[in-house]
Order: sequence, then C-alpha cells, then structure tokens
Amino acid sequence: MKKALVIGAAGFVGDYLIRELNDNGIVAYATKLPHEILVGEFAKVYDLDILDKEAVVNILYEIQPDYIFHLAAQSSVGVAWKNPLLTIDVNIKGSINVMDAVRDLFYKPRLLLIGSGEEYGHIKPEETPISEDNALRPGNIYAATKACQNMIGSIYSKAYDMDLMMVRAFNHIGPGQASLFVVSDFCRQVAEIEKGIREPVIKVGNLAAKRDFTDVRDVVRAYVKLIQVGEAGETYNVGSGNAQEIRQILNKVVAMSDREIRVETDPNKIRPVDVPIIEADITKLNTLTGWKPVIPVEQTIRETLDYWRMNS
Ligand code: A2R
Ligand code: GDD
Repeated sequence: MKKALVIGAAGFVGDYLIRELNDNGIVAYATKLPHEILVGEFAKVYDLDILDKEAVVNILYEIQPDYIFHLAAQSSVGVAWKNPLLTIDVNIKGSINVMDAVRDLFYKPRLLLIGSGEEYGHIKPEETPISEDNALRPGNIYAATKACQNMIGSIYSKAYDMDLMMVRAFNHIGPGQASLFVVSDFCRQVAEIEKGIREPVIKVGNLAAKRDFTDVRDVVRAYVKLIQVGEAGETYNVGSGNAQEIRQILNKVVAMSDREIRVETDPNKIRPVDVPIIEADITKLNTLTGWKPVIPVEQTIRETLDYWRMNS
C-alpha cells in the first residue's frame, strides 16, 4: 500500500485530503503545528513547523512516504498584506525546507506543491481563462510568495531531477473553511444574523471582483489524481473554469436566508490591490486525468451556511 504524508493538515483542506486518500486505499500520515488540533482517526499525526528544516528531515526519514502533499502555508491574501514577513517565511523559506529535505532523501518520493491561481495576478482580457504557461504578474504579497514557490519548484525539479509537481489552486470553498475567506465569511455573518447575535447587516469588501470557485472535495480529488499521474516539473491549474462576481456569490448566500439583510461596505475589507478577474483554464488537468469538478457552487454555499448555522 502507498503511504502519503500531508504537511499542514490541520488547515481547511487537510481533513478533506486525508479522507480522499483513505477512500483511494492510500495510508495517510499528517503534520500539524503543535498548537493545532487534528483528530487523528484517519491518519497518524505528527507535530511539525516547516521552518524547522531538521524536523522536516526527521519526519520524512521516519515515515518514508511515497507521496508528499505540501499544504502548509500562510494562505490568506488579506493577512499577507498585514504580515508580509510571516507570509514570506512560511510560504517561501518553509517550502524550500520541504524541497531540500525531499532532495536529500535516499529515495525519490513524489511531491505536490500547492500554489495559487493568484499567481497570475494582473490578467489581460484576452488571457482569460488563463492557462499554465501564461506570464505571472502577481498583484499581492501572498501571490508573489506562491509564484516564487512555483519558480523554485520548477528549478529544483529540473536541476535535481526531483519527482515534483505543482498546482495552482483557484478559490476552494466548503464547510469548515475559516471565515477569513469570502464564502465562509458571508455564510457566517448570515448564520449569526439568523441567530440574532448580529444586526441584520452584512459587511462586505470588493463585490466587483470575479473569482473561480470550486468545492474543496472536488479539489482534493484532483490532488490525489495528480500525485499519482502528474508529470514531474509540470504545473496544473485546479479550478472550475468559470469565474463568478463576488456580488453574485453574496446574492446566492443572502437568498438562502428568510431574513431581510442590508449590505454595507467595510473599508477594512477593501484590499490595496484586488485584481478584477481570475479564471482557470483546466484543459491541461482534464486532458491528463479526466478530472472536472462535479459539485455545484450552490450546494457548497448551502452546506457552508448550514455549517455556520451549527457552529456559530
Ligand atoms: O496558520 P495556521 O495556524 O492556521 O496553520 C496553518 C499551517 N501552517 C504551518 N504549518 C507548518 N509550519 C508552519 N510554519 C506553518 N504556518 C502555517 O498550514 C494551517 O493549518 C495550514 C494551512 O492551512 P490553511 O491556511 O487552512 O490553508 P488551506 O485552505 O488548507 O490551503 C492549503 C494550501 C495552502 O498552501 C494554500 O495557500 C493553498 O492551498 O491555497
Ligand atoms: N475574505 C473576504 N471577505 N473577501 C471578500 C469580501 C469579504 O467580506 N468581500 C469581497 N471579497 C473579495 C476579495 O476582495 C477577493 O476579491 C474575493 O472576495 C475572494 O477573497 P478570499 O475569499 O479572501 O480569497 P482570495 O481570492 O483572496 O484567496 C483565496 O483563493 C486563492 C486562490 O485563488 C485563498 O484560498 C488563497 O489561499 C488561494 O490561493
């Protein structure tokens, strides 16, 4: 049986990925930061800070995984504006620690680095939907760190003949996501309004942006396919292929409630730069694996709203 290590498994995606691995008959191991909680029912769990290179090496020697999914990151665009150094440390130095630890091993596991659709940044109208070989013009600090991870990953793969693939994940959503992110944020506010613990006013940021949303369960299906059949050194977009205006997403969330809700812009939620549209071309991944997303965005929104109705 194959063994997979999920680094940074206590975040949003980790739990879903571990379940997908289990469903595919792959034995799962997972790492989390010491202060985090991860129910270890479906994976053997280790504490790991990726800024500690020696600790990364020790865990790899102990587990000797066939597959490694590198999810650990500072993953919020908003937080990156407020804390660039932390974002650079975790997303660049931390990723290089992981790549170096894998490079020094006595065997060649397959490594999947998770990047972002944000790497494309300022996309020209004729470039959308955007494909993997397009120029990268990151529009924010988070995006720049992920573009850097991708470039270094590509260099390592060629220079050291590593079995390493990269994805650019577009916006993924679902129950359990932190309310730092837009769908979860809107759903949480609506759930709190319904419970009477918040005034009937929803606070929003830039509603004109268009983003490409995919259910997290579809996303982890793509990751597990890619680690098995992805080509070393290659980058793959993982998204839906259809961007939606954030205003449309807001309308869908609000329409799922029977309350009268007023919309108000919160200046703190407006970012210094917010690129107008990010939409994936998923032909490369679809051609290689046959993958396409199957869960409609309305279902994901409804389940996320129900999650917050139970958890706020
Ligand atoms: O920042 P925290 O306390 O939420 O912990 C995050 C963790 N993490 C680290 N793990 C090990 N060593 C570090 N120095 C370190 N710093 C942060 O990585 C969190 O538990 C996990 C990342 O999970 P999320 O932030 O929930 O990201 P998500 O949505 O699971 O996305 C997975 C990947 C990331 O690379 C994103 O940038 C990309 O997909 O979209
Ligand atoms: N969070 C948030 N809250 N965003 C809002 C709000 C709000 O109230 N109102 C509008 N937005 C807009 C943001 O300005 C942005 O254009 C869009 O909604 C999505 O914001 P987020 O959900 O915070 O995600 P993101 O696009 O910045 O980043 C996410 O997707 C990337 C892939 O495209 C994260 O999951 C990243 O880790 C991921 O790489």
